[in-house]
Amino acid sequence: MPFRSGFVAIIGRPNVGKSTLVNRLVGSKVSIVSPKPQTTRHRILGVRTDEETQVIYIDTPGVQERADNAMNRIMNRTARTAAYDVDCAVVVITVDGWGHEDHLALAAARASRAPLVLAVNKIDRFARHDALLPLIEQSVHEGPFDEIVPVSARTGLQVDVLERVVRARLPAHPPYFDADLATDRSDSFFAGELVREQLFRTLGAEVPYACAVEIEQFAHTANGLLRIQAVIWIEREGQKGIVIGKDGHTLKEVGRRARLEMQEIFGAKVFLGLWVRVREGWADDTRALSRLGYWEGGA
Ligand SMILES: Nc1nc2c(ncn2[C@@H]2O[C@H](COP(=O)(O)OP(=O)(O)OP(=O)(O)O)[C@@H](O)[C@H]2O)c(=O)[nH]1
Ligand SMILES: [Mg+2]
Repeated sequence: MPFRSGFVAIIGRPNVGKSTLVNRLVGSKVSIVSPKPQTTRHRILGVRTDEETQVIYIDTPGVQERADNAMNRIMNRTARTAAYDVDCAVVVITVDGWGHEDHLALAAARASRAPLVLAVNKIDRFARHDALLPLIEQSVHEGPFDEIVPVSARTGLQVDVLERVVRARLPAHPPYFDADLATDRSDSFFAGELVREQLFRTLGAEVPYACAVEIEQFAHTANGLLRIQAVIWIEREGQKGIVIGKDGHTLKEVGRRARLEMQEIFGAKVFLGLWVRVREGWADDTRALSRLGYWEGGA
């Protein structure tokens, strides 16, 4: 049997569980997850390799309607263009069914002209699986899909079925990446993401969207310590108090949780320094977006 390798785009509206699913499929955490929509801002590759196959999953920002600033326009374009030139496109919806943004996501996936698979996620929320039948039936008409696979990214239920379905659609091709590589992103990038993940999980409804994280230092010291200095950019002076919290408590907690996870993922003791700085309107400023690594040319 020739070796198979190919790219699989994971496309869906915000919050359907794309990143949770990619982490599950890859077998390690390559992309951050939070209960808030629009957590993922980049195209992130997650790679899974065995003796016969290398699957390259592409996690994407959620396809959504908001286009109110350059950041949202970039995220939308990143999601849509991620489906170009893939070998398979997986559209993710949830057991809540089809909404307007799910249809936008489907249209983006269709543009890829690759085989289309539908993953219906969060089935752990249904005690009885026959409750899913009307949604599956509706989804057949929304398609056509090559396959429809109900899954739970959170518990892992049926994720192996989805994996087999996408693997069967990959062409004979030598591996694109080294067998031990899990992602195309650097540890330094991921460190910034882990801080952002805690901001999304800790702060209230609005402020996480005004936050970006820039890593200023990522260095292994002589005594085996990993020294990470990060700046949290916010859009307005008034947001500073919210991010820092009473007596610095919020920022301390964000730092503590991010540091614990970094230690586990990087396998080293971590010193994490966090600063909060205001950069007025960074989310609509193409120069700032470029510096923060969001700008991929043209909004
Ligand atoms: N109950 C349940 N919750 C899930 C499942 N998969 C993901 N979630 C939750 O759904 C929320 C969103 O998950 P993400 O993986 O961040 O979703 P996403 O589609 O990547 O979201 P964006 O990056 O914002 O587009 C988190 O709270 C997850 O824990 C699942 O199978 N079951
Ligand atoms: Mg995500």
